[in-house]
Amino acid sequence: MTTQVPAPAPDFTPTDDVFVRKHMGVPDIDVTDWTLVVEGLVERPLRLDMAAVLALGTERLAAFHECFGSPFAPDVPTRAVAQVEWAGVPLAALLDRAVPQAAARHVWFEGADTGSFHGQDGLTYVKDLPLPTARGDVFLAHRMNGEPLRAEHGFPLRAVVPRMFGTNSVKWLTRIVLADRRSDGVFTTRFYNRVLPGEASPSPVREVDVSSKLFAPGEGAELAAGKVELSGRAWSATEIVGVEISVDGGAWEAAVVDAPGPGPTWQRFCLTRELAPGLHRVRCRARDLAGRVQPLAGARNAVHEVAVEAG
Ligand SMILES: Nc1nc2c(c(=O)[nH]1)N[C@H]1C(S)=C(S)[C@@H](COP(=O)(O)O)O[C@H]1N2
Ligand SMILES: [Mo]
Repeated sequence: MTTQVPAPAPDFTPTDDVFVRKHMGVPDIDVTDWTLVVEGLVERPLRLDMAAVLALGTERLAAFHECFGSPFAPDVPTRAVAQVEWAGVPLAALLDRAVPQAAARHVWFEGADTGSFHGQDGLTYVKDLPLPTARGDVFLAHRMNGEPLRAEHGFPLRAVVPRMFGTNSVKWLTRIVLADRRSDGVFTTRFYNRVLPGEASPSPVREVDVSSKLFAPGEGAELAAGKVELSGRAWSATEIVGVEISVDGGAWEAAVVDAPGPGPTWQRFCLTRELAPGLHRVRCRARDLAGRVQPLAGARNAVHEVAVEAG
């Protein structure tokens, strides 16, 4: 049986340690020239400068943030994960003003970065989501961990899509288009599609997989033999209901897991375990409310393993 302890306040990854991903470089944006356009199938097209965005009010959102990894290696674990506190405004506030037309089905998010990626030139970073998902979930962030977004994280404004892979969270946002069809850009059609287990055809890389990562001890750690606390974080598109730890290929033992928080945050887990002197392999695997369990190998969310030395 897994023991759940009440959700504590979320812990955040220092901004210096948050991974950075960019397909075509970091655009140099002067916020005094920057605007966000909302157009397409809307009754009232909008053009907002930063003062107009700030006038919509500022909310906070604590959320884990995970990169899918290379679109060319969908089965390779990268374990690039962080948790940050965003500040900004829900997309719904803008949609309420722009008023989508009845024919609008999809929302396209366009970044200011343009260039080439994998031999293709003249690209723009555009992602899309079904309108109900976008209206319900998307958050437009201008701050990260209490400071204005850094250039590499999407200054001055980015989309954040909680519980979806980072690729959907468009940085350097300049244009939002309401449309009756999906975007035909390469980042929606060619890259970031995958065949999910049990399915025959590819679907867009959106909801995260069930996953977990050992944070302490870390890979290659040297520690004192005896009682050792093994801990990490687990996350999924839904809540985590259990995490198990196995040492040296032995039986899976249930770790103590934090209860899910109210929002899209990761959950901590820990297990105190006796480690004899010598080298050990520690693995963790999470299970979520939908019954998904991390596979042992061969998948991007395969169980995480660290090697440690007890002395
Ligand atoms: N405009 C734009 N947005 C983007 C990207 C990009 O290349 N251009 N990369 C995406 C990917 S793959 C990820 S994982 C996240 C990473 O966000 P971060 O660099 O702030 O951690 O941004 C996403 N948003
Ligand atoms: Mo990514």
